[in-house]
Amino acid sequence: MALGVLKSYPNNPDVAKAQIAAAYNDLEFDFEALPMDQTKTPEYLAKFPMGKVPVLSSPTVDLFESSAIGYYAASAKDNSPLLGLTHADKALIMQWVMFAQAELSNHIREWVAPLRGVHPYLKPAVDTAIERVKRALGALNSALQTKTYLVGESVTYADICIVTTLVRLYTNVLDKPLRDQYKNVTRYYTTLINKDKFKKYLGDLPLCETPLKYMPPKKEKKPAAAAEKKKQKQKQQQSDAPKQKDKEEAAAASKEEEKEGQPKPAPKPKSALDSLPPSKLKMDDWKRMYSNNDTAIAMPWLWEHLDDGYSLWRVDYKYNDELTLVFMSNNLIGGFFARLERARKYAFGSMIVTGTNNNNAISGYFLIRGQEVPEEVYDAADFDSYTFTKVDPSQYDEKKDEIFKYMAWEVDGFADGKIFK
Ligand SMILES: N[C@@H](CCC(=O)N[C@@H](CS)C(=O)NCC(=O)O)C(=O)O
Repeated sequence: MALGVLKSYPNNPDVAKAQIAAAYNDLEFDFEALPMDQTKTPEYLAKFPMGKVPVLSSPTVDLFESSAIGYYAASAKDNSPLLGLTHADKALIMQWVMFAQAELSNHIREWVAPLRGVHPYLKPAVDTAIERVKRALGALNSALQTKTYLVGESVTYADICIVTTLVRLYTNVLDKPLRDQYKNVTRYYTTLINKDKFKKYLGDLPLCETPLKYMPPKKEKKPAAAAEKKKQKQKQQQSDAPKQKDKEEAAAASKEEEKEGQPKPAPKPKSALDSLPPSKLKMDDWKRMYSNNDTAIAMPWLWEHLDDGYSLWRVDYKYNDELTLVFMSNNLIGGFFARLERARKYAFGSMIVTGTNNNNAISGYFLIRGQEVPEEVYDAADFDSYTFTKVDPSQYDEKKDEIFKYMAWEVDGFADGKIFK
């Protein structure tokens, strides 16, 4: 019988922590994917006052904090070797569990989350987090000099906590040169993630090739002539177009979510969108047309080729009141786009920030294959933070001018923007 229901967004390595611990004791959890907006409801907060994930719901106990949930599984069997058999080993395991949380997990989040656009980027804070993670990795590297496992001669809860905590680091930011500085940790991590019970819940984890990087915001634009705006747009396109880097970052970010955690997903079925009747509009052609031509040339091409194989959507951020600095708002768009990687073949979007620091809004337009918002889009973790309003074809004429302005970044109050292509 399952120990209870773990709730989180899918592929969270903190969920895998509990699942792996359970597996070593021949136990298991059920899992329920939980949209993040449901973590702030009064009912959820009454049980889980931090409003975070993962959590455990069970008839016996409701728990938050992933290490406590993992401990619940590790201790569910009397004298489980996962928790050590001597007093000294029990204390050593506790030492590494605390170390994983306080010296690694928190600082890894402070390093990675801003690069993924999930938290605002503040350089001194990120630099401090990097130094703290490096200090902890140095300590871990020394401890692993002569050891396969942290405590004793087999996997304990200490290893489960440390390895699942390292996932965000090794998949997002620890590229080869950095990995080589912590060779013992890297050997340890790669050995353990390849063990059956780890692999079952973490999936095949790629080692980071191109680390996530912060893309500095462009200077805030003074309202300028159309030519000036066009120049800025082209600059953005160039940084989007060599775009390999951007894509790799987005892929790395989405890989984190796709590869981390959960029973290894079956290979993704082909998108349902591939079975739609053909359209005379080919997404790749449109992206090329948009990238290589003035918007004044690209848009008539779009209207000419647009048919019911595609739909247009006005997109508005739901929480504009909470936005602060323009560059942070633009980073939010970047984070959203990173999580839309699966939709790249089927969607194109121009999202912009209008307004000024502490008084701005995010909005845009998306062109999407098919007539509905597809799974590839609504599955993105922060989809729920945006309202997607379909532009009915009967409104195309009246909306043409507005859509043009969004594509050309000529909207009044334009401050910054990003193109999803
Ligand atoms: N120390 C906590 C960290 C949990 C945590 O920060 N979860 C993030 C997702 S990875 C979250 O729910 N964030 C939402 C929020 O901060 O409101 C644990 O190990 O469970």
